Amino acid sequence: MRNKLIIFLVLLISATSVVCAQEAKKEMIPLKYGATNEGKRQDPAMQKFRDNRLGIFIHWGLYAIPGGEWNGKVYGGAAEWLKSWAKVPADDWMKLMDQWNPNKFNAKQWAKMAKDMGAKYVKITTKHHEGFCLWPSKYSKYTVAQTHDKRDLLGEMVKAYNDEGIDVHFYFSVMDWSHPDYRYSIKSEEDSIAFNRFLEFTDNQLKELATRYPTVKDFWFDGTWDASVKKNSWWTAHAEQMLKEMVPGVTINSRLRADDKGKRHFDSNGRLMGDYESGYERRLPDPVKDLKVTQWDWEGCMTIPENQWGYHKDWSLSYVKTPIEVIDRVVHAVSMGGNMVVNFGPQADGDFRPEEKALSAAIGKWTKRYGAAIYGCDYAGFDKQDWGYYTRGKNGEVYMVVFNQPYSERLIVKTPKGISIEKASLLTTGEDITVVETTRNEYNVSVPKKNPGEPYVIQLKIRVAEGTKGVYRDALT
Ligand code: H76
Repeated sequence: MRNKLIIFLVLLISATSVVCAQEAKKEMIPLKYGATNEGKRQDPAMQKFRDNRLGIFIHWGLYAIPGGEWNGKVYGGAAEWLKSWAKVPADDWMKLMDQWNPNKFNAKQWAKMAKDMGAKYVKITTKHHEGFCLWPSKYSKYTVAQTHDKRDLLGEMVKAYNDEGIDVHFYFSVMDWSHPDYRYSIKSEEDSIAFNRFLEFTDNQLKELATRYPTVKDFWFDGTWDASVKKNSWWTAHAEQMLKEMVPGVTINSRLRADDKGKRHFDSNGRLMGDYESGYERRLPDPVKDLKVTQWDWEGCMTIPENQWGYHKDWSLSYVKTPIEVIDRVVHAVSMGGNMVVNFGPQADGDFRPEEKALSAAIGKWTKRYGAAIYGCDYAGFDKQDWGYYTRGKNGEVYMVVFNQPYSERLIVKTPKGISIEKASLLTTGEDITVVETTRNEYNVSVPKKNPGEPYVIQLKIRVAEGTKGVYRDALT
């Protein structure tokens, strides 16, 4: 028995030292095109990006015209991918430009709608995969300027949103189905020459956007997953650098980037490229298992139906989320130190479908009452409970956002070591909420006297004990 124990201990110690030696040996792989930031950016522009927390996406392009239907057939896949589902040649697809007639488009109304919803920023598809540009790009013949309408729709939006105090971010697809020089992979010298021309064209468009619309705060790249882009990772580093030199403070998503070895989002040394992680598309990190995401900035994005970004005429083909389900995802993201972007796919005529208007208004009603638990808030460092999510405000206050009202009428709160609850109150009315300490670092927080009948917020005033160690001390003071 004793021998066995000794053998076990010897094995344990040697295994540990092997692990330690490996740790020590783990040298940084030298990279030319790896991450450029050390940890989270803390400059004012990045702080603003982070404090905004709730944004909207606008997916608007030629795909809004067919709205998921081609030659009498309705496709259930994402409407902005219809060209691909129905195998429409680029020339035919681009003829949709003749039908582009957004006669109900009113940038001021769009901006007002976003403002009323409580969105602090908007990400606009300047150019999606199809290649149609919402601005009069002089490098393409597929732009708003070549339609009957002729207006610089992007310019009108930038102005209107900015006038409402809403930050404008540009979505930009590198992959461009309309461009003859685009390549999915580089298989020959010819491909390489063509793709180099394509990258020059892309640089020109990016410079054009940055110059024409200097209030842009962010570029969100998409369509960067092809082997051709990964092989030209130098270009992804260059594009990030170029935009940062042109637009002071601009933020760039991780999806643009690939390192020397073609590794995307995180470089070969495990460091985040770009300024924030942008992989959480239509999904979210697990609130218990994936706490690592609190170490970097990130932004999730979501659709209201299952997977429709552009306008699709038939929303009955998939599940459509309710306003509370959307709000849940927004709070979920903030509770893990992330942002959330809710997508809208305007109709071809420039109006929003009634479902989107209703949803936007319902979210606005909620953010008006409870926005304090979202904007400027961050990961609170408390263990997740079943009733909902915690967020932490700028002054160290902790918010409990309650989505599941318990029959016990008591909300369990477990505080990290050294942290106690001083006081609890209902955010909307200031009503005092009873708090009972049930055991060390564990409390019952009573539900409000009158059930608010909607997800609600209890604000906690907490006390951090002198000498509290670890992340909570840093996080909460
Ligand atoms: C795949 C894909 C694209 N990325 C989302 C943000 C939508 O733009 C979708 O078409």
